[in-house]
Amino acid sequence: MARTRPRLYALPASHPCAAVEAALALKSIDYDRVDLLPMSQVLIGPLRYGGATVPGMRLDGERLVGSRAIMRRLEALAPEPPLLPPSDSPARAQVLEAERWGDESFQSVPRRIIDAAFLRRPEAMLSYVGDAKLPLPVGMMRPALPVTARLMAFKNKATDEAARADLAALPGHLDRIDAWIAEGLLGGELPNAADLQIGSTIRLLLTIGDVRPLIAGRPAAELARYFPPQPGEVPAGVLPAEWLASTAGS
Ligand SMILES: N[C@@H](CCC(=O)N[C@@H](CS)C(=O)NCC(=O)O)C(=O)O
Repeated sequence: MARTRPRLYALPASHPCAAVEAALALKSIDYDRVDLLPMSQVLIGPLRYGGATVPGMRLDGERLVGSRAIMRRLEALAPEPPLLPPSDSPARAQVLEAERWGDESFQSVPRRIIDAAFLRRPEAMLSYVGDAKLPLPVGMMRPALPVTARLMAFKNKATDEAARADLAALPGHLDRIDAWIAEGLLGGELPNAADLQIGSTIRLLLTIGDVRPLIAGRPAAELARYFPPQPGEVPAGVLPAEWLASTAGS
């Protein structure tokens, strides 16, 4: 066990941070969470935990960056319950590959869609603050919301074209996840590392009113059960209707 409580650096509503928090809870590891203001991780992260994205972690002086790196470290710190199948099981490589896809590909999908929505409805960002203890009162953040939305969209390359392409590709991603659940790779009683990586993304997508109907009722939607309810909502009707037409019938 760690000598000091791990310190998790997070952003409100960050889905990879939620994945790490679910792993900490599963392994009964007590920790402190430091909530950063959106975009401030670019400046604060390198000083505190050695990276410019969240999640980051300090663990007995060790600096960790990235949800998968943190998950591996937590597994070594508290092996039970395991987040990965045993090393002699062929399922281990499959779970690691699904986790990698969840991190490197699927994780960016809600980022770009939600950024496109925030550009159209910046005040919706405030609904995602939840119980985060931010260094500024929410009222003081209100005037900065439109510029924050633009900065986030720029950083995440969330152009309208990209968000629209993400929506069009979403049914295919959900088919892949549903197939992994049918195979038993995902969706077990206790989550594995891929369940947490992919399920946290599903949970965030479910907060986007225009996207929710594409996921609701599918096996993939069940992966959100590994997490507490997600604060935040982008009301239906914020995304252009013609973007959703490309997903119709799926
Ligand atoms: N895939 C990495 C990256 C995480 C990531 O990009 N986090 C976002 C918040 S959800 C972030 O810090 N974005 C700020 C930036 O890219 O500068 C992980 O899972 O740790």
